Amino acid sequence: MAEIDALPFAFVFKPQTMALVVIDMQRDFAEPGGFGASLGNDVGRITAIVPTVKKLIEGFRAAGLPVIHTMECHKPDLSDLPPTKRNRGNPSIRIGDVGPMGRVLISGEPGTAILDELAPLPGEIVIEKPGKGAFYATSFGDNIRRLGAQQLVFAGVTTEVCVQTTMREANDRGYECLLAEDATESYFAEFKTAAIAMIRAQGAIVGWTATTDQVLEGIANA
Ligand code: TIU
Repeated sequence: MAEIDALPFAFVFKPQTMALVVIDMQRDFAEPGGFGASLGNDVGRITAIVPTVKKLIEGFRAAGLPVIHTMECHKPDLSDLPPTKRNRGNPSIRIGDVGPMGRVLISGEPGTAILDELAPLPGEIVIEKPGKGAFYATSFGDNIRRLGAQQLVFAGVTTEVCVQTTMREANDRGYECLLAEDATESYFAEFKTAAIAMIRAQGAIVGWTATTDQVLEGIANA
């Protein structure tokens, strides 16, 4: 057993059952003209964490541990897009509409792609998800079961939406979850702070939090 110096207390893991889940580091959330910007958000907050997410991904790869990537997106025919989701939020461009990076949040479009710096390597699992959580209507659960994962480290965006939803879903399914707090970001600084606090409150009611350096140190010492 190995440990990461985490809050609210040490995160114990076995290297052979640990995986990294990188949530939705897509152009649509990080670049002007995408889905995040269409909702009126400052996407610069997302770009700022890219070097830290890259460091975390490279640390897992160097240790031979699995990296799983998710992408929030929908089928071109919109058959997996509830009209309620499409119309929510009075966006300047809706999901499925043509924007400067192609159709917003549609599978295969340029804006839907994971940022170049964080691109999956051949062989890494990439999950396209129509919801905020990664388990809903995807093979994510089957994939992490097949890997034999028991501990999941999370990074990506946004902290209180897709990251927290997926962490809660994983926690309910018996996975021990740790959020790399400097490798996640929200469009709202106060929501990130609150999400981190509520995740680790009540004795890790949803999971643990640690910095990327703490995670990598734990892995290096395992
Ligand atoms: N809008 C927002 O904060 N997030 C999302 O819509 N999706 C994800 O968090 N990936």
